[in-house]
Amino acid sequence: MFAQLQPVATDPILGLMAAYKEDTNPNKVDLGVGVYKDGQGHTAVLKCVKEAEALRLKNEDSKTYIGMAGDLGFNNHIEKLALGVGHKALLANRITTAHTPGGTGALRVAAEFIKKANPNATIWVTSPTWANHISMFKAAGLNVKEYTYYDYATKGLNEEAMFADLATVPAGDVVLVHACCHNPSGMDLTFAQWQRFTDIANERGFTPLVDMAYQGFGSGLDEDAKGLRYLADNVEEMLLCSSCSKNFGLYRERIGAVSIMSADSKVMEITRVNLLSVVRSIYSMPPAHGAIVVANILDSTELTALWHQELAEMRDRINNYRQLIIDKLAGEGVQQDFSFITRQHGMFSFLGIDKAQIARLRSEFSIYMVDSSRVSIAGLNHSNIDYFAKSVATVLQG
Ligand code: PLP
Ligand code: TYF
Repeated sequence: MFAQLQPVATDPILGLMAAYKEDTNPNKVDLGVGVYKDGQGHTAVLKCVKEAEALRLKNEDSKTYIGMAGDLGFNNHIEKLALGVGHKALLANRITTAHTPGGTGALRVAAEFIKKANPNATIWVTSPTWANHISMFKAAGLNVKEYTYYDYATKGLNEEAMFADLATVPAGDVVLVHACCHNPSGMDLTFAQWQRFTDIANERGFTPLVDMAYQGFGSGLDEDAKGLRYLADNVEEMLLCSSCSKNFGLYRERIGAVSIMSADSKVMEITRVNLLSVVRSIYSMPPAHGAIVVANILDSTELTALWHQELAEMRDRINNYRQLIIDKLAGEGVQQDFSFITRQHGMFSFLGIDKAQIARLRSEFSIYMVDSSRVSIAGLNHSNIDYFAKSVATVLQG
């Protein structure tokens, strides 16, 4: 039976990670996968995480099953982190949350849940989007369509075309929107655009699915959630997938959450049992470690303050490098306008260089970025920024 299987394409981002590992050039630069690196090129465990892990070791007194919804303390925290303490949907008991294996697990559970609620639903994603969105939704049996989002010519959002596409979405479909730090383009909705998105969701009767994988990496924890909070204030139903991979640096621990907001607490109760039945049919119960670590941090005023500080450090380092890239390229005599880089948010920048230039950067200079020209800015540091700028200037000059 297995001999009948056909090869499948690997995830290009993970493929890039493997190719980088194998490259023996001592000057190689990894701008591929969205993983934070510090000024020394290292992905360190956050100090707040180390302390929270020590607490877990000390305090944990059982390894019994955690339950399908996972850690209830974590779920409570993550809802408040996303929506703000005292959000009206939380007070009205309209939200149910399950902690999941990563944000990816949250998206897969959300997809299966949508399939259950409306087997004919189409899910609309931004063009472009994180490639995993499309493959995962298709794997769950959903139809996937794209709506206009990024405009490669203006290096901004194509607002009118986006809203024109959204105005065609039928009731009963789902529209995925990135909460902040759009992957891959770095271009986010303005607050006015969130308001317009909300109006169209209500006019058309589609259900928003907000994917928040980078809360705190754009402008701040509350600032990055401002749009989704407005949306949650003004629609009856919504799905939210969160990830703690980036903002807590817990990548390999696989911790995220799916939260579903219903019109009232009665519907929420039915939603909850359906959500849990989806979880049960996939992995029964999530792994506990990441959830307990995050809950330990958010339970403690001191550890929360330390986390805020460490998160701000990561955010500020990336944002400082946005300007530095522009300055260094100008310093190398590049005439092209790269000022758009400071208008982008989060881990990534879309450089807007072409495929041949990207291939040359990789083959001649061992600089690795995704084919779309997406660079993970945290891969840059004082030791490689000049090499990066010089190499980009060389390929731009043809
Ligand atoms: N959504 C987006 C847009 C992402 O970029 C990612 C990846 O980091 C995820 C979801 C899921 O992340 P993870 O499964 O690592 O928590
Ligand atoms: O886009 C990125 O780089 C991150 C990390 O299969 C990632 O979202 C990439 C690919 C993947 C899982 C995570």
